[in-house]
Amino acid sequence: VREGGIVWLTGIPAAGKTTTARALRDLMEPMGLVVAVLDGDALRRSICSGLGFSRDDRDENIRRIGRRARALAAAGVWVIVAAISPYRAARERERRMASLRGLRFVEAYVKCPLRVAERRDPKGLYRMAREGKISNMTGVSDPYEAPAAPDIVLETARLSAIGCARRLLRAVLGRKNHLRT
Ligand code: ADX
Repeated sequence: VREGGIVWLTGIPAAGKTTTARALRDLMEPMGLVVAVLDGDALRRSICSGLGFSRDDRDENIRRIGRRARALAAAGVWVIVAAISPYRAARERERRMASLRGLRFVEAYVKCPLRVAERRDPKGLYRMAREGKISNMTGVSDPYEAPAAPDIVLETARLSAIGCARRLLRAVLGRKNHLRT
């Protein structure tokens, strides 16, 4: 029985993807599950270094993250991906690639109004984008294509991180029941 799978968190910068990913990990590990968090921000310093924020580079970024996620999931790991992944086509490709390999895949839309994300702005990126100091900023000068049919929507402006993680956990474990193992 294969135990792993991929939980893919998508959303604009500062929506709460990393926080939700870590909170989910902290719920899953005590259940005896092996969990890995793949964070776009961190991977851009390792396997995705050198990539920028053009559409091509973001697509390549997602391909590399997806490849690593599938390898880990195939080995039985629950992989939680936290990446903006702004393009619907790239996310749908990841879902397809996972399902071709018989891997569970849960797409979670980490939803947050732009004005709330801009108020959080933990890295000051929105401000820099508004001041014209950086270009191609998702939500400001670069597109974010919200999922059309995500498996779950987590509204981080309405629900705490732990609340989001609990809902997500139910969606993740619920899928076990109607997918082949
Ligand atoms: S993705 O679009 O290719 O999926 P990813 O999630 O890996 O992006 O990386 C996003 C991180 O890069 C953000 O958390 C932010 O810290 C940083 N970043 C720097 N410049 C930008 C930009 N122009 N747009 C979005 N994120 C940026």
